Amino acid sequence: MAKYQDLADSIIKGDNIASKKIAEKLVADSVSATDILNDGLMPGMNIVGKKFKANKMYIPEVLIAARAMHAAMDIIGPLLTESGEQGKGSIAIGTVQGDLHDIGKNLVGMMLEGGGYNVVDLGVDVPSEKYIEAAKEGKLKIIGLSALLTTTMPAMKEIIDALKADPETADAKVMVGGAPLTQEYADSIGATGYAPDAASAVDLADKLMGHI
Ligand code: B12
Repeated sequence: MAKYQDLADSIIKGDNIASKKIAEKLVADSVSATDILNDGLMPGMNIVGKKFKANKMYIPEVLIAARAMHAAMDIIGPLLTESGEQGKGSIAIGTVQGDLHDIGKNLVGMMLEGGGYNVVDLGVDVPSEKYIEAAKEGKLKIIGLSALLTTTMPAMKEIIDALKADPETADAKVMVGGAPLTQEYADSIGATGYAPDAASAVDLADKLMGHI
């Protein structure tokens, strides 16, 4: 549909004013936040990823595309997080040390909130100790780790090993995600669970918590 194409184009061009306006218009036209995300924003970001890989877009342009994505996410975020369910527990989520990618992490956080969880966002470039501290605070049900770079994926294993080594945090549930990850990789580092996208992250959290 043309309206989704306009939204995708605004992400590719990095036009945060247009992406915000189009997202607002779609919301006003009663298009669901999930459709706006899946049919407009994600296809736009996928093209940015392809162009970046092919050296047709460079980091500054990708950053302004990310800014446009965030501008639209600010509009649909409250709708994604709207939910009848509340109080399933707290989940901390962060992007591992050395990694600054936060769009996927933020989406997972929004969807988890929408799924009834209280989300503690630890931010990006999060050192292992910060995850351990968060786990020790005690009220967390699950810890979510995000990594977008093959070079930062090993940090996930370090965090999981450190959690397991400490009796206070040994039974912490850890879910992992990010574009370069696979179920096999998640299994190999001893993660409790892996989900390929934000919607299945909520199903995974429910499963780990015994809600389904
Ligand atoms: C945007 C972007 C950037 C932006 C980030 C801006 C921001 N605020 O996030 C900027 C410009 C900063 C950037 C920088 C770099 N990037 Co970059 N970037 C991307 C790009 C184009 C899109 C990523 C994205 O946001 N996707 C959209 C989101 C929604 O998808 P997602 O992150 O995968 O998240 C979904 C799932 O994975 C999952 N998920 C994510 N996290 C979690 C967590 C849990 C717990 C769960 C369950 C699920 C889950 O759910 C999400 C929603 O569905 C990708 C290409 C790509 N196609 O992935 C490259 C990419 C990740 N970047 C890459 C590279 C190389 C870099 C740089 C090293 C470039 C450089 N030479 O400096 C730097 C590294 C900076 C750093 N230290 O982190 C490579 C990585 C290659 C590799 N094999 O490691 C990629 C794949 C591009 C490429 N093909 O070459 N990048």
